[in-house]
Amino acid sequence: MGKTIAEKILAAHLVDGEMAPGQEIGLRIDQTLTQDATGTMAYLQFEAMGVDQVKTERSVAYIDHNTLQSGFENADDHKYIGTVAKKHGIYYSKAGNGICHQVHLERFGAPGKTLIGSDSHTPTGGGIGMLAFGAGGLDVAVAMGGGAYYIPMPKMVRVNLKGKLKPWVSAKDIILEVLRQMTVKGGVGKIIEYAGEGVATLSVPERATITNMGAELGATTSVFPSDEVTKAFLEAQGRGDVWVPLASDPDAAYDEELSVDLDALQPLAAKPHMPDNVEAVASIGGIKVNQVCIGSCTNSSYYDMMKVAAILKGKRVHPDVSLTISPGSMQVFNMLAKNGALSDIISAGARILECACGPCIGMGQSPESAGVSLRTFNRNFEGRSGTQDAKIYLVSPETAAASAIAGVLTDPCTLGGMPEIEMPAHFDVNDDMIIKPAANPAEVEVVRGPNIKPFPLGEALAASYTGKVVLKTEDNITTDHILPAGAKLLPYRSNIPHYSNYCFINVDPKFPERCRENGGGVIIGGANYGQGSSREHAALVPLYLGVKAVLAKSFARIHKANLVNSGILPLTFADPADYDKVSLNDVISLPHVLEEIRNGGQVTVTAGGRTFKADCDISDRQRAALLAGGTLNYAKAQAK
Ligand code: MIC
Ligand code: SF4
Repeated sequence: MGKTIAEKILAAHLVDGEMAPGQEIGLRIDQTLTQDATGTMAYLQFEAMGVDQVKTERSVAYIDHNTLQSGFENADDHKYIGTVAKKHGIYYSKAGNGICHQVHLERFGAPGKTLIGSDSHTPTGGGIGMLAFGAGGLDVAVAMGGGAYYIPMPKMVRVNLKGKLKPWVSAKDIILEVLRQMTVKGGVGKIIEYAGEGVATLSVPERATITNMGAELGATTSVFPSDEVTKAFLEAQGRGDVWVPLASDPDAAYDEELSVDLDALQPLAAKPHMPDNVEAVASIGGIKVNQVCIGSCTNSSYYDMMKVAAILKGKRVHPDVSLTISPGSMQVFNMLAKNGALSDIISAGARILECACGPCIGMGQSPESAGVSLRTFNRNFEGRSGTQDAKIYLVSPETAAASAIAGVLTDPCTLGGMPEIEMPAHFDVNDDMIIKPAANPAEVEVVRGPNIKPFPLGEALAASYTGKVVLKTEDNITTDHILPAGAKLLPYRSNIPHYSNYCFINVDPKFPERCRENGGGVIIGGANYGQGSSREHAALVPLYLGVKAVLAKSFARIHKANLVNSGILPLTFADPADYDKVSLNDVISLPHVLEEIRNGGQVTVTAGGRTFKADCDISDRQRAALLAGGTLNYAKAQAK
């Protein structure tokens, strides 16, 4: 039988396991990336592994999240990452060079290769036919050391793109439509492949917008074929030599198929507070808008920015609107400057921010109280913008620019003739902000400022456990709920003791205190617990606070892997009805946990005086890690 694109890349990188649905497979990883908010932990863990030089074909450390530097903390983090990268064979993309996913696509990504990144939007690389996964920092550290990356063998989904987009409708609307159909849980355990006649009509940046937001579907990753469009993009980046063609076989089998009729699609928006809460812009109507933010790893390419510049040219941003623009990379920014489009943007009254994540991760530009903000970003979780009662709508760059001028949510189709944007034959390549690793690594001293604190390690699993239920949550808890980011907290990503004071702060501010009083405990979660960002802090901080297990209805993939890596038990209710029987502050015990985990059976739970069963759906490799108290402990024990 024929193979899908993903199956071909998986088969070429398989080092462990069998490619049967649900079975755990180990993959050889060609490239890794980190960003600064997750990078410090990843490199501390890499150092703890004692590997001298990275064993990947290419590893890159980006600085793009914490670029505010309002105290010494972020600057210390940058210095640590810069020096550790130089010493261990890792390329270092300086602050200002751009957002990791955009720069990686431009300068390093290659079709047919595997990439893991300590950021959930790493699947952006699928836009040029890479198999790219978001992972926890420890998984990235292991891959840099030459170890395999493990995932449960995903199911295959084909999304057929029929026809061609109408003017003013864009890639963002395609992925919002897929989100509407599949929901934020719909992609869990699946790889989404795009196919059909519509594929050839989409440029690489448009494809990357779509694979980027596959993260919001909960998908393992998303991928486009590598074709003539991919080749032209790579050639325009001066990297035509890395191109290889890649397509699924005609008789490849998919577990699921869905279609998007591009001709029928209209501009869409994800309404507050979930990316799948999608409705047509026209039907939401002309709500008043206070802020518009254009940028992020979803929509900050040259192509997107040129469309925005063309819409703004000769117009004025509405007096009641604050419009910010963050180009995705130094390359994009420079090209806009050179061809005059930047002047069109500035003249219209936009505020130009640096090439970084910026408002997307709450690094400034929090909207006014109860404000409405339209963003070309990928996440609109409650509070993520830094303003708890703000209402965030996710839209295309076209809708964003049209609305910034009108002052109300505006369907760009009302603007008349659409400007045609050509993809350039040559991008303006300048890699001066990417620092190469040292020729003499021994001479490099790794600089650790006072903000760089050690990370917590789990303890080997004991025969039994008794503690308290320290939190009970609803469904769809995101890692932003578990540990918020933003300008005030991102500086503490390397300082777990301090960061721990903010764990679940917007869900239950008493959580850290309760953990301290009870010496930790157990968290009860709903469905899709831990969706969103890949931040392993969402596991490491609860570990630091003494959390021993999370008992939920279901987990998001990356977070579950992060829990196992840190030695926290990811348990699911065997009967979801038992969720209702457990309450906050109940005494909870796992009387035979060691024996049950060791034997791979169900785990007996006693809570609030009742006894029921939980599942621990993990691989043998993960079992060994949990017994040892986390992956690093396990790896160290193996090395002895
Ligand atoms: C995000 O978009 O939430 C982030 C910040 O990029 C995260 C990583 C992090 O929490 O540092 C992600 O998506 O993985
Ligand atoms: Fe940065 Fe936002 Fe993309 Fe995360 S989603 S990598 S914060 S731009």
